Amino acid sequence: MKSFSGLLALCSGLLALQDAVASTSPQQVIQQPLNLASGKGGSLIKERPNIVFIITDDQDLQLDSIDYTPLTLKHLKKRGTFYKNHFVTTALCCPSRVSLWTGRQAHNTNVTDVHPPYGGYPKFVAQGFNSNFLPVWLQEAGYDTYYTGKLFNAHTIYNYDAPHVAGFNGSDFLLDPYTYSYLNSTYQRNHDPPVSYEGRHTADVIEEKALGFLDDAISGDRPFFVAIAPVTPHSNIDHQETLRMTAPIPAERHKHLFNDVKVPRTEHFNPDTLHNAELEPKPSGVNWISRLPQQNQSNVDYNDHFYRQRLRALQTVDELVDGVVKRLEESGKLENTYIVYTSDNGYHIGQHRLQPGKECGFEEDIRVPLFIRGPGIPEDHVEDAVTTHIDLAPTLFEIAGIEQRDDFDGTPIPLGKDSVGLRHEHVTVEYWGLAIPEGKYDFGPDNPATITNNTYKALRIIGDEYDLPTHTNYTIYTPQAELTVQTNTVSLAILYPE
Ligand SMILES: [Ca+2]
Repeated sequence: MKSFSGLLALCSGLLALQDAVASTSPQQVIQQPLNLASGKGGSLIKERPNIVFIITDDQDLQLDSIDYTPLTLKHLKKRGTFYKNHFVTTALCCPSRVSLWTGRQAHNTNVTDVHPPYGGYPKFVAQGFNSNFLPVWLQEAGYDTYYTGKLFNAHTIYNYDAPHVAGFNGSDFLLDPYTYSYLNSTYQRNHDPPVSYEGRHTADVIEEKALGFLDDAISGDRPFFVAIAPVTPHSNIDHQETLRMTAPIPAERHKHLFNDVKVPRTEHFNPDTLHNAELEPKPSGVNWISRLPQQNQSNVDYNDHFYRQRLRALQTVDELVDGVVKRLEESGKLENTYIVYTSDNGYHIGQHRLQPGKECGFEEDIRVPLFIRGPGIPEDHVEDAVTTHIDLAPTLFEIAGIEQRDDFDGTPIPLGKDSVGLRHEHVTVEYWGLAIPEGKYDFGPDNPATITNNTYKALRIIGDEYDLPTHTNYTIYTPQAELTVQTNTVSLAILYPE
């Protein structure tokens, strides 16, 4: 077993490795557009490829949500590559999205929260990213760019024009405080004032807008990037001031589905954990998580309902994927378009006794779906390389034939046999601030509903001969506590409680 100092040295060494990788990217020269199709014996791509990027909100991988979206599996998994080891670097909406659209870890964007002063759209602007993020770079490289749906948190009906988001030929953003209100959304198009869609389901609104922008993009002369960011399956919030999050609201046509489905009863689901050392403790998480009470049957039943509502709500995203693929096919653009599908962070329901939510370093929260289909991408292929959200902007740069940026923390991911994607083994997971329970159950009188100190850093490592998760038993280090390696599965995580 590794020593305490050895583990710390390994951690710091891996962090240094990441910085070294970022500063010695293998692609320091101007590239030609990726020509993966020729590698399969297909015809050479004569035009720069298009990109459609679909990003859901809070969609899990570990709770099997993708198994309930058959059209997505048909169009993207069967006709593309499934990256089974894809991770977010910060399991929270806004920091994760800023990292995604800049290719940088949150400790390098300094956008670490969903609201000011440490996060949200105002912080994104204050950090200078409104003139320095993916759509701006793609425009400069000759792309037409479009975006509809949720961009960032704290992007509101009050600050949407201070300043307007830069970098898009066309945009139609979901705005707070109506972002998560499934039946009362508000969107803001280009430089127009916000418009309320009260009474319409948010999924129907975004499908209409997404396909409209796709038509605009298809009719243009330049290659295009169309990002579609439905809020599904995020919890419903009707009144943001109270932070009361409830199960997502499916469309009427999907409310009858999956009546017998329950949250997968995996090893860590609502475990029967003992905290008395004399009773052979079986820790499930550390710090505040280790003190969570076991959920009673009413709570478990509610959480199963919550899970079903997420699956039902996701059916609209499945329809959206189908609509996008059909529209591209009708236009003749499908074969020269990359379609990327992912989520901004994962989700847990009941694992480690947690109420529905995210923000933790567990597998459920940091693993998310990633599908890519497009020219030269292997079909019906499962890729086991470790990939992360900060790799996606560099990957799109490779696809578009743009020189990699020196300030990228990530590297292009493997796209096919001709891809220069660099493989790595680790994911730097980092988090600052709150953990918020969603759903109607709180943590009980001894544990405030909102955990104010959920700050941690973790390393998730997967190699040929080892797989070091953060989801079983944290190895913890605090100034007050000794290092504890709790099982023979060594997990690398460092928590910094108060
Ligand atoms: Ca999210």
